[in-house]
Amino acid sequence: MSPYRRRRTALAAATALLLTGATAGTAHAAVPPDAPEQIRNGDFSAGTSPWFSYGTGDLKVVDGRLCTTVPGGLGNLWDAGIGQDAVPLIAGAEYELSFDVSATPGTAITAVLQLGHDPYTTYGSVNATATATARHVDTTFTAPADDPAAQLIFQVGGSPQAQTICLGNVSLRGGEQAPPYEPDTGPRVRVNQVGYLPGGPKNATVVTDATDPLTWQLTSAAGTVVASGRTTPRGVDPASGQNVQTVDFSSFRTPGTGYTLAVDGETSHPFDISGTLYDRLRVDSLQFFYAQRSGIAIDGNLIGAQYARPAGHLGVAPNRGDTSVPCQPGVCDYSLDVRGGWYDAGDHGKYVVNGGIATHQLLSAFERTKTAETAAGGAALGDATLRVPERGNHVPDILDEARWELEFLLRMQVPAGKPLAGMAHHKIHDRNWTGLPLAPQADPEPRELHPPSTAATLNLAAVAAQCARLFAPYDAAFAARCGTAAKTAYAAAKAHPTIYASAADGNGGGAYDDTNVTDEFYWAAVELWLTTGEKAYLNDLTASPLHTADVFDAGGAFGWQSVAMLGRLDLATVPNALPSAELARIRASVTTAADRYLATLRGQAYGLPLPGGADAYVWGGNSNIINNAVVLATAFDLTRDAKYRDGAVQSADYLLGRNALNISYVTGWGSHTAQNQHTRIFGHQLNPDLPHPPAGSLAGGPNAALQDPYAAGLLAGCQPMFCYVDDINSYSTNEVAINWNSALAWLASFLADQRDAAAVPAPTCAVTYTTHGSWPDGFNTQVTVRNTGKSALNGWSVRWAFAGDQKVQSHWSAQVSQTGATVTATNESWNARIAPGAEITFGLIGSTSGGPNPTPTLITLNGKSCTIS
Ligand code: 9MR
Ligand code: 9MR
Repeated sequence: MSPYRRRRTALAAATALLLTGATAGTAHAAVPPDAPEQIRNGDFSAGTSPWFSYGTGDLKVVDGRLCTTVPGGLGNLWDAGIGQDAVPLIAGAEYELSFDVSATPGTAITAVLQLGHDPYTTYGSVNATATATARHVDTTFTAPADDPAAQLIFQVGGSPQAQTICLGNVSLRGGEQAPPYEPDTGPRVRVNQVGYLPGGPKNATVVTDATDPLTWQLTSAAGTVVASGRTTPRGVDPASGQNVQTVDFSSFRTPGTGYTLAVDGETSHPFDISGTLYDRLRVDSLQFFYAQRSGIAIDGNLIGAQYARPAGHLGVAPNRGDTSVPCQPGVCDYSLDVRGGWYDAGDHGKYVVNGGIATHQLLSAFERTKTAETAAGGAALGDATLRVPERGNHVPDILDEARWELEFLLRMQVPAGKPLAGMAHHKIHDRNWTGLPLAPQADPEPRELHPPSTAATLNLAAVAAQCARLFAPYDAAFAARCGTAAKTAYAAAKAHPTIYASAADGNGGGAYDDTNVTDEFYWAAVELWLTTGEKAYLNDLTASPLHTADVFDAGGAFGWQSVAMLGRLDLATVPNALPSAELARIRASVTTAADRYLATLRGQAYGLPLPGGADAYVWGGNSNIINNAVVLATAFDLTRDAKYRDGAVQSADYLLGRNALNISYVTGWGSHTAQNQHTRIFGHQLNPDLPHPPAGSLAGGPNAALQDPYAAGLLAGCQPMFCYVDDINSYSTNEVAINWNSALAWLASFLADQRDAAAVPAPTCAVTYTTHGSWPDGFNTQVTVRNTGKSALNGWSVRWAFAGDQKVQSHWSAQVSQTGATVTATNESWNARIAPGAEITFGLIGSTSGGPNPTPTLITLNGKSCTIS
């Protein structure tokens, strides 16, 4: 049932609460003239925000009044509305609601103060007849309940004729001035509440008035002081506005649980020192995607009974279903089966650009196992590592999860023979915004395809190209389907290079608008070239102005609107045939950016790779911080320089508690964690029968722009790092989203791979990998491994991963096996020993269906990376 439709029953039941119910009452004496105003921007001097509407045309401010159009014949008053959320009401207090209203040609309206979600209980209401001449309406009522976030709705949908409705001077006076909000920030000593890696950086921040160094003490769970030292005064931190000092206890390396740090009479939350800290975070952050799946029943046996639910949007009433979705009126004349995929965030929309970058990050976390020493072999991301239905199918589970979205992305492509064939529809979502909470299978809204866009098309091309190379060893048919879709999409985008998603198309779902697709063109060309090796894509990527530009932004390395860095990072890491000087330049651009993020991190007293200004704290900003850490991590993978690893590791401290609010933004990870994220599915805060978001769900994080009414009302004037509230009403600071959890999953996987974060040894082997001959469906490769260390090896195992579908057919002078793309060559008994300075050689014949066959960027000897020439 529509959440708005339910109001009728609630309204009828609550008529007794109406004190005047008249079209125009007089102010009740109980509301004093100086009673506080509870409506924000009731005179519309600040534009339309935070007002919203449903079932109407766009909201516009005209001569100081908020106006919109309403179609005729909707049938019910509540079929269209204009309102504001997060209006605080106090039980027993008197309120005076007043406003001016006009309607042309004229209609009855109702103003309702109500619970903002199911069952939409009415607290007070007034009916009025609106005509072309504005009239003043005024009524008083006593609030029957406490509600810190009630909803004021003008129901305007009842007229047989279309109307133009305008509201002016909307006011609700009464109750109390909301006391200034004081978040509970716990102890003033701020640590990573999960812990620290034994060999990694260990930093904390202390909020204190003291300006001289203080003594710190690290205490074990047994109560013994195990280390102590002096703090470093840091002055006033711009991001938090706090006077702070920092603690560096990196030199303490003893693993253990339940450590605490005491400074200035305050004791931190407890934490561990361990090399296995992040193993489960890698799994939890990936498991989030299964919980967000659309079009499949969620199995409680896999992730807990409280998360079990029927399949969403398969067309079972009350769902309209994603199995045959028409376009918005006038956009196309066909319907598509766009079932599956992941729900984007707290809403039930599915958006190609955001789905694409999230999928890319999962695929990249997997691809990293082919190119990064600490991930090599990929056992931790293999089959049966996640609790997904595809577990045990001999395909790495992270690829199975990515495929759930890939299949959806492919369905969003315009079919051959239709206008704009090969392009991708930008998004599919509800016609109108729904209320919270709402299980996917209970969503009654019509679903609509929105117009194709160049951005979505190129995003699909990029991710499908990456799909083609990564799935090649596991499912050749699916890889081929991805490859074809990628090429078709890219060609369609070149034919239609400027079709942009509209910023105004944001009713019922996010707009995800973007009017610069130069970066999408670059990223897609890179992925297509890496996969196919075809010259045309190389020409396009090298001709892009972004190929030589600095693509790493200080505030956030990448997001759905800016994707050039995704191409840059893949060119830097995925094996390819760029000339070596060109490749060196590309890789240097990554380390140069990483150096900048390190400088930023060192300048921040809370130690995060994000500048301290309000403009850096944006919607979903936690993902920007993580994506900057991903650049640091990639710089480490490329260089083995521990300073970059330390930067990436330290970035996690901020997310897990070392921040002004002393909160971990990852549910279930720390002593005090976010758990009331904005999500229609996991709405425990609104309905105790529902679960909180599952462990491993990342909150969007502090957003200084306060773009939702609840945060705007509660946090006005906040210092950037304080602009967050763990409340389900605050979608602009506290939503979950697939593109945020994908960043967390990539970083968590990197962190888990660092184990103890011990010193990085210099390579003790040198490899020459020479492909002597290639023919259309095969090649001949010889590998020579030299022991450049000081001790002899007795037995060896050499490992690398092919870039695509290459398969070993025969081999000599080694035992060679292959799992997926990963090749393992072990010694024969006669060549087991490699003396210092000596070398061994082995060789193989491989098969391939074509495509590039580059020298791997990572070859390990007994798990340690070798220099490659
Ligand atoms: O709930 C929605 C959330 O998921 C989105 O991130 C957000 C911005 O696009 O808008 C939604 O919030 C709506 C809220 O649930 C009800 N009032 C209207 C809001 C949209 O304007
Ligand atoms: O993450 C998106 C953020 O960058 C935008 O500023 C914001 C407003 O357009 O929208 C965010 O994305 C939301 C989307 O519009 C609707 N689904 C929920 C997304 C996360 O809040």
